[in-house]
Amino acid sequence: NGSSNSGRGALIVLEGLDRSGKSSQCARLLSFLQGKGCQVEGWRFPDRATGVGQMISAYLANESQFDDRTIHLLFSANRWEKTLMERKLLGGTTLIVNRYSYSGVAFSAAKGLDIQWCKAPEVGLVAPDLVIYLDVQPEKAVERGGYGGERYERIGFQKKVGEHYHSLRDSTWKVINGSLPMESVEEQLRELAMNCILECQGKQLANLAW
Ligand code: FDM
Repeated sequence: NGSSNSGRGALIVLEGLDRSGKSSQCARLLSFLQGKGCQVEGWRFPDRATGVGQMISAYLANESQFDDRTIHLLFSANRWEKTLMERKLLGGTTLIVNRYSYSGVAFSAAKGLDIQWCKAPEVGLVAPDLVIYLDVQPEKAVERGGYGGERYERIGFQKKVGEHYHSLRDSTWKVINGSLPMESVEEQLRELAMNCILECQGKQLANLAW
């Protein structure tokens, strides 16, 4: 089911702290849906392949510096430049997206930037049909092989990010306990995603309002 219907695709976003399991779970969900014959693609933000994405990548690797507001706007621009997203969804492709505007707001707000200021450049982007938050304590995330050397991978900072994520939760969010065994998380994700793909058929694409 999925390949033969003519409805639009679903925009499904995974969010969570670094090392919460997003990448593994996105990959597993993608291959599960592909196996079901679903028209589906896996995306991630930041998309480091674009010109803007390369600037972000250098910043995250501590190879370049930007003012907090400047890098915030670059992350947002990196979403705005993916104009293909709406066309893909309307063309019937479901997108499983690793991070989106919520990462943008939670990470920048954790640096002390004003939340409303952080939200503003995200207004008007395509709104997700479903946001799945993989809930993992920062202490647990570190134990999972630890953080790499990127800029935000410090426990104190991740704790603040977690608090901001919490304040962003709305009716499109589902929280999964990311500390459960991988198979259990995977099972819950599959069910949420399948339901979402079916339910969004009758719903119009919306824009982030915030
Ligand atoms: N990040 C990600 C942000 O600060 N703002 C954003 O808008 C996005 C999408 O970039 F630490 C942060 C979150 C993370 C880092 O993410 C790179 P990946 O998932 O490790 O590539």
